[in-house]
Formats: sequence, C-alpha cells, structure tokens
Amino acid sequence: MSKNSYYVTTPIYYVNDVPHIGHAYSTIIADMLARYKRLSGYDVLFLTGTDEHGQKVEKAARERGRTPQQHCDLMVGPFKDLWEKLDISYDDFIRTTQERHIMVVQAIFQKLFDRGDIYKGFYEGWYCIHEETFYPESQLAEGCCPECGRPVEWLREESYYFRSSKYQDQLLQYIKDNPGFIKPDFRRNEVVSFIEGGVQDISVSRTTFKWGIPVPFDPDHVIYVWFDALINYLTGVGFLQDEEKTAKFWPADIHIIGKDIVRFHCVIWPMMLLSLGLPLPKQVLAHGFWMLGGAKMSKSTGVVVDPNRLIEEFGADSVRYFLLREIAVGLDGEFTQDALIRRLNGDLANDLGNLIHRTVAMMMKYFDGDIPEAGGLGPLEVSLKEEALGLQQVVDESINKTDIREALVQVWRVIGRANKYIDEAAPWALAREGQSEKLKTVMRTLLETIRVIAVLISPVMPETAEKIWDQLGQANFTSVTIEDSKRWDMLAPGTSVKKAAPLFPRIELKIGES
Ligand code: ME8
Repeated sequence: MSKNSYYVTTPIYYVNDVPHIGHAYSTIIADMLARYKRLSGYDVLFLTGTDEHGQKVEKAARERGRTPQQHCDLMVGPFKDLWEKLDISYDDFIRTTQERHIMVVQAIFQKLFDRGDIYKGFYEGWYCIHEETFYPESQLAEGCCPECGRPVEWLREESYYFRSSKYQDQLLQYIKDNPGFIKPDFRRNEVVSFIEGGVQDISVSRTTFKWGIPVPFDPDHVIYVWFDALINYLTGVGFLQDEEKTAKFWPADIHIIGKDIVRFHCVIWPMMLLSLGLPLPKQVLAHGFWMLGGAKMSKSTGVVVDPNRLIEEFGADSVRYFLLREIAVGLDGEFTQDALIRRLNGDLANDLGNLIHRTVAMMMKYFDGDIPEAGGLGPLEVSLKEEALGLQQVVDESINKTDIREALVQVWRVIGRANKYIDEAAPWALAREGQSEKLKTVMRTLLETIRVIAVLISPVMPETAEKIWDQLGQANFTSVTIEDSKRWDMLAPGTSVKKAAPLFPRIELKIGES
C-alpha cells in the first residue's frame, strides 16, 4: 500500500539580499513539520526555493553591476548555505529562473487566457517598486507606500488582467466551508472581510521592465512576479511534468508563510487555482514577525539578525528550538539574544542536558554503563512511564493544530517530570542501601523515558536527538520512527550508555547584551 503523502512549502525568498532570522523561521517551521511527518511514516515532499524575477531583483542587480541572472546565481548561495547549517531537510529547491518553472508559468498563463480569465486592459495607479504592488490612493500612507514607506510612482501601462472578481463568491464559500484552510483563525477573519469588501481584477503583466517570464503570446509583457512566484508550488509537484507526482502531492497539505503575504496566498493563489480547476491547498499557516527593537526585521531596512552568527555561537539546534518555543506561531515576537541564552541555559542546559548528564553519570557509576533490565515497577515508575508513553499523542494533537510551541511545552513537561523523578527515586540512596534490583528499575525507567524524549524532539533538534541516541548506546538512528516513542523497553539488551561532553554548556549572560 502506498504511504500517505504530505506536501509542505516555505515562501520562496527574494534574492535581493541575504537571509535573516525571519526567513530562517518560516523554513524551520516547515522543516519541523516535514521531519515530524516523515517520522510518522508519511511520504513527504518539502519544497523551498528562491523568487528571482521582478523589478526589485533587477534593480538590486543593476546597483551591484551584475546582470539579473548573475545576481540570482550569486545570491542563491547564502540561502542554500544557511539551510545546510540549519539542517533543513528540503527535498527540492526551486528557483523561478529554472526552465521547468518558466514552462509551467507560461502554460498556466496561456491556459487562463484561453479560457477568458486573463484579458488585456490598461493599468494606472500608484506603484511601489519595492513591494512590487499597486496601491489605491486611499491606502497610501501620507502619499507613500503603506508597507515600506517609500515614495510611490504613478504608472500607466498596458497590462493583462486576471479576472479574480469572478471567483470571489466561490472562494468565500470555500473559506467558510473549510475552517482549517487559513490559520490562525484571526487571519481567516481578516481575509473574509477583505474578500467581502470586493476583490478587483488584478494586473498580471508589466511592460516597464524586462526581468520576468515573457507572456507567451505577447513578449513585450513580462508576467507579474507574484503570479510567477505562486506557481512555484505547482512546478514543485511536477505539474505538467510528472502526472503521478502531481496526483500524489497536490493539493499541498500546508503552505507556511509570514503574515505579510496572506492576501497573495489566501486570495490570489486560491483564485488562480479555481480558474485552473485544481483543488486548493489544505492549509495556509501565517506566522508572525520577529521584531528587533520594536521594528520588523527586514532585509531592506537592514534591521536584521544574522542567523549564521547565532548558529556559530549557539549551535543550529538551539536556534531552531528557541524560534519554535519562544512564540506561538501566529504572533509577533521580539528577538533578543538574552532571551535565547535564557532558553538555552534553562530549557536546554538545565532541564534536558542535566537529565541526560545525571542519568549517564549514574549509569557509569552504578553499572559501568551497561543498560540493566527493569524489575517490577512501583507507582512512581508507572506514573512516569504513562506520561512518557502518552506524550506522543499530546504532541501529535498539538502539531496537527500547528501549535508547535505547545508540543514543545508538553515534551518539556515530561523532561521536568523525569528530573523530579530522579530526586524522588533517589538512586544514590538505593545504591547506598544496596537495593540493586530497585536501582536497576529506576535507571531503566529513566533511560526509556530519555529514549522517548529523543524520538519526539528529533524534528526540532535533529542533531541533539542523534547525540542522545548515541549516548544511549543505540544504533540506527535514521530508522527510528514515531512508533518507537509509543513503546517501552526498547533499549537493546546488552548495550551500554556512553559518556560524552554536556549537550548544552551553560552560556554566561552578559548584562546589556541583546
Ligand atoms: O515575500 N519575521 O519573499 P521575502 C518573520 N518572494 N518572518 C519573516 C520576517 C520577519 N521579520 N521577514 C521575512 C517574499 N519573513 C516573496 C514570497 S512566495 C510564493 C513568494 C519571512 O524574501 C516570512 O515568511 O520577502 C515572509 O513571508 C517571507 O520571509 C518573505 O520573504
């Protein structure tokens, strides 16, 4: 029987500059979901990539004395490097300048034109080059772009239009019938009010610059960068290239995006799909922004945190954990290095690190590392075992609600419980009193709990999970599945734990640093 499929995407990032923590955040959420679903036996397609067309990229290239293509080829590097450093397990990396994508975009444009959903007209209005968007006069902020505050230009150009207005009622009905489509709920309400306010046909071609995919039947026009970019999600599943793959992975299970691009993903994209007669994605999850000193972190303002520096200093897993644990997915969060260090010292070094360190040290001391069999479980052991074996279900429920933070809170609840169990069971007293059978049971209970925890943190902290696996003396980490977190007494007989350097050394907090 074929496995269940799961298709998860990130936004494709503009190559006008290098990635910052905000981009890393979207990608880490997607990676965590991809890893969790793989662990749960799904056949996963995880797509990320870069958005390389449009006036903004053309301008960035010109300013650096490069051709747009040279610029894109250079700027893809920092994204791929960062994803490697962050252990991002993407299956495919799409670039919108690839032939496969150009073919799909042109074919879709033609198809929508042929069925009368794209038509030719004129566009005039206030345009912000930076945001690649026209704004109605009423939306301007003191005559400037409402998004980035830059001056806007009055543009009049011949343009092709997409008949979005035609799909307004159908989309509204879909959103109402599928409450899980747009998450969080408050974003869905915003989208519903926006659509109810009336959706205009949108301009989907430009003649004022060249860096884009040409309209197949009118090469003076290049296709609007957002029309081009959204289609990446179809190119990535082999649309018009590989029927079997498309049938398997479309519709997407989840598009991870930031709150800034909700309208594109929850209004325009579904309308394009309705026009194509394709099913809509099952879910669009809009996360909040990471802020720095109260301002949105953004490439164009230079208010950024370089993830490379954080990874070098604190390690990829700490950064991944912090970003997923610190804020609930839909909300904004202020990024400070102090907060990261507090999580590292508290949750990682004190709670998780200590649990493993203490357990391994006692194993060395009492059993030379050899993993013992458990005898009969007492009430404390039964209670910890129940909590550990019940954890997967709670984590699963949280993840399926895309409440990743809650999933982590639940794992840390059991870590806390296990630390408390050490104090309650007092293995040192058992050793002193020569109660060796009871001591074996206590140590085995701790080791099994740690094993369960290692499985369940692996989507968030893959490197740490593997190190823990190794310290438990277990092999074949890559063949671990979610089932291993639901079973007890899985540590292979005759294996021994290994002593290793602490997983998370404590970091000194320098006052005033952020
Ligand atoms: O919008 N906090 O690309 P982009 C959290 N190419 N997330 C942030 C962030 C912040 N401060 N800043 C950016 C584009 N992001 C288009 C997308 S998709 C078909 C085309 C994240 O390079 C967030 O996910 O500007 C946001 O949606 C994405 O980066 C935008 O990246």
